[in-house]
Amino acid sequence: MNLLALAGGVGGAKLAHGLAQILPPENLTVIVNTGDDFEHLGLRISPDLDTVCYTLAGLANPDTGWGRADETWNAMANLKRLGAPDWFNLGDRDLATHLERTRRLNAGQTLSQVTRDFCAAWGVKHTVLPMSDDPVRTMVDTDEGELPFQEYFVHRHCEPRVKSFRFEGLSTASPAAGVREAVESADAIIICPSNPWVSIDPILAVLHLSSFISRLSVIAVSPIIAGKTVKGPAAKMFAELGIEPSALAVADHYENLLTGIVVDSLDSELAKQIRIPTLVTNTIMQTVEDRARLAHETLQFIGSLP
Ligand code: FO1
Repeated sequence: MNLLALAGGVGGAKLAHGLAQILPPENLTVIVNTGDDFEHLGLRISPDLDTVCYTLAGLANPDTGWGRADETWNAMANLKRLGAPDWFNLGDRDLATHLERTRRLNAGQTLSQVTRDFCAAWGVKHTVLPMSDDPVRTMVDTDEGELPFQEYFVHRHCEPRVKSFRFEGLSTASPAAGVREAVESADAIIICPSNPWVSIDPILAVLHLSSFISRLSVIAVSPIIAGKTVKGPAAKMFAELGIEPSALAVADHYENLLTGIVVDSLDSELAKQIRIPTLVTNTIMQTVEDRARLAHETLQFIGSLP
């Protein structure tokens, strides 16, 4: 079975890693959100791509989920001393990624080429593709005005109330090299437990999946568990947009796209209200084994669907 995983952020990276433990490289492609990308300190930063690649490579910081394990912060401390903006934490090892990506992009390489080369260097065997090689930037409209995503997320700690989202550059953005082929050869798509509003919606907006879904199974793993998220602001966003955060709200969010959904055991009662096939299991991924177990159960669930 050829599987496509859509991911962004830490939860998405964990399930992508679970899938990569089970599926051979030729059967799994991970398409990653680039709406979080931004330019900072003159560098081209792709947080979700790096989170997925570092996680698949076993290089991710186990405490934060983003950035590198065994990180040091000498450059950041010295930047701060010089008066540089210090709200976005770039570790020394991580900085090498941004420096080299910036150099390559400035030299005319595409983000997908850079990602392919970095994955090879880090020993990532599965294919990881940015959703687009063109810039798409998530803008968050809040009660304090519109903010670029990282300003909202990291600088403002997701404090402003969200009103809506806009994906700048979407109208001229195409899927990255290899994305269309990956969708065409896929038998199923797993929407990882990433933020529906700011991690998955930008990917869906670029991919235009509607023409493919008649022949594809699309399964989402809910990032909302008992009304909360393990990490990140998805539940807060649902609430601020006037929707009670729940696995049911996630199912509704993806509307006609889904063939099935995976929800946490804590939501077993709520699952009875979901009108599509639903797998109820433990979706919290605390260990590397949890990731593989959830991936395995999700694949079995897909196999059981008509
Ligand atoms: N998230 C934070 O909350 N604070 C940070 O200082 C921070 C730095 C950072 C550096 C590199 C990187 O790849 C990711 C980083 N993140 C940080 C995470 C990132 O901004 C968000 O998790 C994603 O954009 C949301 O999916």
